[in-house]
Amino acid sequence: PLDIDNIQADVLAGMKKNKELFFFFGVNNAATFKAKLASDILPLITSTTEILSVNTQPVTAVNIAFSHTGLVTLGVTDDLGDTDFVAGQFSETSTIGDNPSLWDPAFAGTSIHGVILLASDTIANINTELANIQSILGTSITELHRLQGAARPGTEEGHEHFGFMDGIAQPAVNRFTNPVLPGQTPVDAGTFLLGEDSDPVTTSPARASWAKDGSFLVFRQLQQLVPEFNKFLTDNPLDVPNLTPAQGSELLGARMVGRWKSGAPIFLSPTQDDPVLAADPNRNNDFNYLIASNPEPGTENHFNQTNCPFSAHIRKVHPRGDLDPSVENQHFIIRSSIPYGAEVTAAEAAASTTSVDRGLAFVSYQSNIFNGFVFLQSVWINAVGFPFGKVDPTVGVDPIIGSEGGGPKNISGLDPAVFYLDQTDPVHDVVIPRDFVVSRGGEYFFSPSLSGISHIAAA
Ligand code: N7H
Repeated sequence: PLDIDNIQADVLAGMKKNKELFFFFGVNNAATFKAKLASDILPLITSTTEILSVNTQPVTAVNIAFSHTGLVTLGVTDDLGDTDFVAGQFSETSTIGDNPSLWDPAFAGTSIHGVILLASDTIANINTELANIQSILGTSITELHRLQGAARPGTEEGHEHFGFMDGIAQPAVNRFTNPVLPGQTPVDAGTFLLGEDSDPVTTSPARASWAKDGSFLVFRQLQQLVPEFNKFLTDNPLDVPNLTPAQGSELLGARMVGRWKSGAPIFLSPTQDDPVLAADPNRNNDFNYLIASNPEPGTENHFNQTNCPFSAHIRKVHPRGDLDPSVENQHFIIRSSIPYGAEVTAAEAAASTTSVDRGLAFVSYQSNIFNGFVFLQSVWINAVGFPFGKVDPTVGVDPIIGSEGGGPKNISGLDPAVFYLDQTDPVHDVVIPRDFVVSRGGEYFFSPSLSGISHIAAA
């Protein structure tokens, strides 16, 4: 098995708490910071082993990760073998399709040196632990930004702000995930952890040896315009026989995501939600787009998107069977995101306009930032031709998170009616007038192993 005593909790297992704070800081005094890191912060860091058992979970779990400029500031100049990490996220806005003028100023540049992740059942617990950490580190750091994440209340727990169940599909990590659920792809640990089996970076630039069992953490503050998204669905119900307009709107949302709000995959339940399927971990992930289905067995892959549009969010980011597995399997990420911001107010709903900031504090882990986040965002999500080789060569960008500069985007395959009528004429796009997910920026971090943290402190 993997050395899970040494791997930070969030990487493979997630923090498993309903509240999580992201505290971004700059280092003012490297010597003091490193001394405190070794003596007082490292003992607070939660390992994977600790988070996995309720008996050993701390009241507030703590993880830490560093940006490239953070490591340099601390005197760590070893090569980690990742050019995106060295460049920083702000320098890649055009590659990943972000508008830098919409970024929070805290992320615009390379001044963030690190992030502390604090997770607990209550915000009060988090604030207590943060106060403790701030008093330990004193003036050796400055707060640059913070984002308070929280699971949504009541029956919306586990759902992101548009209303869809999140956190369902994750790759299975060899030598860690047990049991492997039906539909989960087993992936070697080196896809996520540096220096483990099948780590794609083996030759020059080589990884520094102390970086083994660390992982690159991609953070993104993704604002969601929920009342605007809801109005778009209400105004554009799919016109499908036997569905009311409200059901047509619900179907449009489900086809944009690829799952119903419950989490049931539309590929397996294409015309109506199936909460029983959604709640069954042995079935809710057990599908791929190669499996023949109606109306023409064997044609689902390239010609038929009756059950699931080629453009659906979960198909764009994980094209199960649309590509050769040897290609597909290089681009898995482990997601550890949490919603931020309050519920939609009555006034916002009435005006169909966002006035309170809310969205997703997106976190992904990968051993190579290009293969993971950057590839997904630039080669799949924002590429109108992906998945390639389909009957429609312009599938469109991802209708949930894809962007063509913020303005309207033409998405094909969302309306199933056109395929009932004439499968040779896929040119029946739904026009999405604007982005409902707006990036407010982010940064690339390295989440070291616990021994890696000791190495950094001693540098
Ligand atoms: Fe996505 N959403 O609510 O629509 N995502 N995502 N995501 N996402 C997934 O399977 C969502 C974002 C992936 O293996 C589900 O857990 C929203 C980024 C991947 O089947 C839902 C935002 C990236 C998967 C959402 C957002 C990804 C996935 C289904 C932003 C990568 C697994 C639930 C605000 C760059 C796919 C689940 C698979 C699933 C939503 C962002 C990637 C409901 C609202 C930026 C790999």
